[in-house]
Amino acid sequence: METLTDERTLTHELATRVGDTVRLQGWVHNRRDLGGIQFLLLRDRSGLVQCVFQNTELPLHESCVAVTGTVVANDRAPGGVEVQGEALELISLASVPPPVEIPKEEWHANPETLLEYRHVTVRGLKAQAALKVQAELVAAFRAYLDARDFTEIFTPKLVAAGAESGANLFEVDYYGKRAYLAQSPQLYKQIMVGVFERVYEVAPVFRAEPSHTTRHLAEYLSLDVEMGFIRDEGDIMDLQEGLFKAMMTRVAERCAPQLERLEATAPDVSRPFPRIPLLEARELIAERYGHRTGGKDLDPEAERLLGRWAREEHGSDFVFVTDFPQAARPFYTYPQPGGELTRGLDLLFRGVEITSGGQRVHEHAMLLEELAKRNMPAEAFHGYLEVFRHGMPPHGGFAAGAERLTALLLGIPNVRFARAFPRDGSRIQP
Ligand code: AMO
Repeated sequence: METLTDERTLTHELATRVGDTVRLQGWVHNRRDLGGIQFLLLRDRSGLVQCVFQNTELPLHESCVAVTGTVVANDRAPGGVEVQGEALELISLASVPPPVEIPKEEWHANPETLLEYRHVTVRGLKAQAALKVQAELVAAFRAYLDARDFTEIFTPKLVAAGAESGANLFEVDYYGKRAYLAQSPQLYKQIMVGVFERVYEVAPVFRAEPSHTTRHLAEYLSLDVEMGFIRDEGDIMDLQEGLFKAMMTRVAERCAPQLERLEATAPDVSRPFPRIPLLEARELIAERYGHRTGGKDLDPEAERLLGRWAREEHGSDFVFVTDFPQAARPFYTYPQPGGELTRGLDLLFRGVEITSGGQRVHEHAMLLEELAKRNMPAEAFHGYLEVFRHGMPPHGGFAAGAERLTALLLGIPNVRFARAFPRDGSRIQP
C-alpha cells in the first residue's frame, strides 16, 4: 500500500519488521509506570503496540505522540512484538484525562455515560471495530449492486409529505411552509426506476420514533434498493439473498480482527434463506413454541422465535416473511387479488427484522385506490402519482437499516452503539 508519510510505520506492519528502527505515530491508548520502566500502549489506525521506555515521563491518555525505537520480538507482548523506545515526541498533548477510560469501554456497564461523551469514547476499540465493520458492509452493498448494473442515486431529505406512515415525521419550517425530514427515499427511488431501472441509495433518514427501544434511532443510515422489470417479489428476494450473502462473506474475509474484538461470528450463509408466508409463520410459532401474536404483524418475540426456527430447521440466520396483510403495509405495496394480502415482505436476521420491501404498485389507478383505502390525500403525492401515467415497469425493492444490521451481526445489544453519533428521543448531542 502507498504510504502517505514516508517515514511512518504502522503498528500492523511491526511483526515483519523485527530488528528495524521505526517511527510510529498515534495516541497514548494506555500507560503504566513501574518505577524506572514505563509502558506506553500506542494506538494508530491499524492497531496497538506496546512501547517500552526508561525513566521517561509519559503524557496523559489520548495524547498524540511519535515513538522512535527498535522492534523486538516478545511472546508476552500483545501481538508478539514490542518497541524498545528510544525517543518520544509529543505531537499534541491531552490537557485533561478522558472522561471515561477508553481501554475500559464497556457498553453494558455504562451506556449513558459512554454516549454522553461519545466524541471521545468513540475512539474505543470496540466502537472503532463496529464502525469499521459498518463501513465494510456499506462498501460491499455498493460493490455488489454496482456489479449488477445498479446506479447510485441521491434524493432529497427535505420533503413535502411522508412516504411511510404519518406518525413519526419530523416537521421543519421550510421558508415559512411546513416540510418534513424524509423518513425514507421510497417515492424517489421508485421514480428513479423510470430513469435507470436499477437504483440504490445510501443516506440518512429520519423517524421521530415515539418509543425508546434498543433497535430504533431517530436518524439512521438507510440502505435502499429498487429494481424495475421484475416478474414478482420473488426477484426481490433473490436479489436480497445474493446481496446479504455477499455482504456477510466480505465482512468475514476482511474484518477478522474486528469480529474478534467484539467476540462476534459472521453467519454461515451457505444455505438458502427460507421463505415463509406471514400467516404460516404465525401458526408455526403458535404450534411449535406456544407463542400467539396479536395484531397484524409479528411482535418482537415472534420474530425471535421465527429466527430460532430458521436456524434449527434450515441452518440459516436469515429468513424471509412474505405475503403481509394490507393493513400492515404502506400504500405503495402491490396488493394480491382478494384484497387481504400483499406482495410485501420482510427479511429477518438473527430473529430481528432487518429489511422491509416487496413489489410495488406500478399502475396509476391502483395507486389512487390504495391511497383512498388508507384515507391518504392524493394531492400530497401529486408528482409521484404523475409518474405512473408515464409508463412504469413492474418493480420492487427493499431497505435495510445499516446500524441494525451492524448491531445484529456483531451482537451489539443497543443499536446506538452501531452509529457514531446516535440521535434518539432524548439525545441530540454530541
Ligand atoms: P421500514 O420502515 O420497514 O421500510 O424500514 C426498513 C428498515 O430500516 C430499518 N429501520 C430502522 N433502523 C433504525 N432505527 C429506526 N427507527 C428504524 N426504522 C426502520 C430496519 C427496517 O427493516 N420504504 C420502506 C422500505 C422499502 O419498502 O423499500 C421502509 O422504509 O432495518
